[in-house]
Amino acid sequence: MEKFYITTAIDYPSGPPHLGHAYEKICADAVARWQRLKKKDVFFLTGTDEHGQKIAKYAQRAGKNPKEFVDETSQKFIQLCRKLSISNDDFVRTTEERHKDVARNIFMKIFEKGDIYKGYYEGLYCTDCETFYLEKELNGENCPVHKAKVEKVKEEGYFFRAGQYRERVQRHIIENPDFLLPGVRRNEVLKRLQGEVKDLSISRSRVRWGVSLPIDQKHVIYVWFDALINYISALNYPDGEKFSKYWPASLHLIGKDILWFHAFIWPAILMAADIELPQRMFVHGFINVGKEKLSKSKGITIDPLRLIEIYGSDALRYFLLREVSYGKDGDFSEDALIRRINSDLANDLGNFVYRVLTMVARYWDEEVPSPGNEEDIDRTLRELCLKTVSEVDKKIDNLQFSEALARIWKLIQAANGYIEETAPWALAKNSADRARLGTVLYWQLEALRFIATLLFSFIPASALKIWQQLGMDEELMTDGLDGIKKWGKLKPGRKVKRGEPLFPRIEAAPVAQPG
Ligand code: ME8
Repeated sequence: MEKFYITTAIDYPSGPPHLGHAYEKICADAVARWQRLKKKDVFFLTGTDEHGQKIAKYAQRAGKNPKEFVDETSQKFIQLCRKLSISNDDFVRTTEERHKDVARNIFMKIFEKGDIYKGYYEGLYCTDCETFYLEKELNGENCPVHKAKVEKVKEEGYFFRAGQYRERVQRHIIENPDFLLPGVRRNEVLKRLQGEVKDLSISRSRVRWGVSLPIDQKHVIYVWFDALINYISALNYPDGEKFSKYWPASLHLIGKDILWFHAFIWPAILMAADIELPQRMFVHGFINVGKEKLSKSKGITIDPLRLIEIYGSDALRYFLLREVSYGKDGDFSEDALIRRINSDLANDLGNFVYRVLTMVARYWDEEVPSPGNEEDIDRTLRELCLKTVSEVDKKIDNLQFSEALARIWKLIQAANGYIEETAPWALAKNSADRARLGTVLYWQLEALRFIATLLFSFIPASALKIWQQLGMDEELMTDGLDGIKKWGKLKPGRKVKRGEPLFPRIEAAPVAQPG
């Protein structure tokens, strides 16, 4: 079975999760679910990045020791995954021994190779980014991302000869056009790789909160060097079965602010450790609120857990996947969320489901009818169902979730149009039209089966409800995309059951506000 290993970035649990964290997990989940539907052996990893100066600072502010602090805050991220129906197979925390052992192992491997040396570093540091900046990159004295004052830092430390890997990474990106997407991010990295690339300081002595250095207990491993290793520590590198099975990763999903670490530093670390590079990384943009970037440190945050409580997980998933074009920035507003719920989910989808099942209850005693001969109008709907599956498949491969959903909505609209044109209520009036009525209802049920299956990656809880209303059994639900694509899978005589409306209309904006 073909394997598919997908990861998200691991989040800083310096406070509760924000909408950007939710977005990345939702995107990764949509891909993971789709790949499982395609019968791939999927391993989906997410987690939390729990060491470093930033976490230590937030723990201190909360009056807790860092371990106590991350034990609490990381739970919110785990809870977010559950509430969002994220189907991750593992959740890695960098404070776990299984991770720390691998971080030390990789450090030693590179050290023994001679690619780590002792020196002094000096520079301007932003704790919130856990990154050094050049003077020319700053806004006055402030970090360009968090707008907070950077610190002048000078200390003894260990350096990774990252600069030495500049050309190899550059060549890899050029020779593998799919390695780093979208193109705009690829160009950004290639441009930076044309200039000088400095070695990376990968230890800290001022910060005590981290993985201690195997060769010098006065230092801890720099949080970024530590964090990137999560992608292999969770697979039990080097000897784990999972590592040999799933590495190299098929897809890393990351946001644009951590591009350099993933597109240059991570490949350089892997090259130094003689480990294969991931196959692909796909960079997304930011979710903004009124053009401002969400950020715990700037106090602009939207609590996804609260939105889920009010609107439901599927509504939030749908909104983010439909409204934001992957790779570009997107804006969140509650009004826009409500508009999407009412027009797309309650009206288009909800009505279709409700109408079909109501008619089958009314005209066919809640049973799947036997279909008769296919007419032109039926063929058109059937062919559209099949075509939509292939189109959605291609779109998901390119992380074009919004376009994939647009295709599915085209199908829903066509299926709603089919009801209008075939007018089952008119056919029901005349017993001579009974066979035709059965065919028309059957076609609607089959279209609904296709729609629910296509939606499973995006809004899984609702798709499952539709499957259950269609009386689909386990076998049909887990049939995989190829099986599902076979028209005529619903068995005549099977009982169907109309449920509650999937998405009730929302009349006015309730209480969730930017926190
Ligand atoms: O960067 N919109 O953690 P993090 C969309 N621990 N995505 C956003 C976002 C927004 N407004 N804000 C952040 C870290 N993200 C490191 C990662 S990986 C080895 C270590 C994305 O909690 C961000 O781009 O700051 C990143 O991909 C993820 O959320 C975690 O961000």
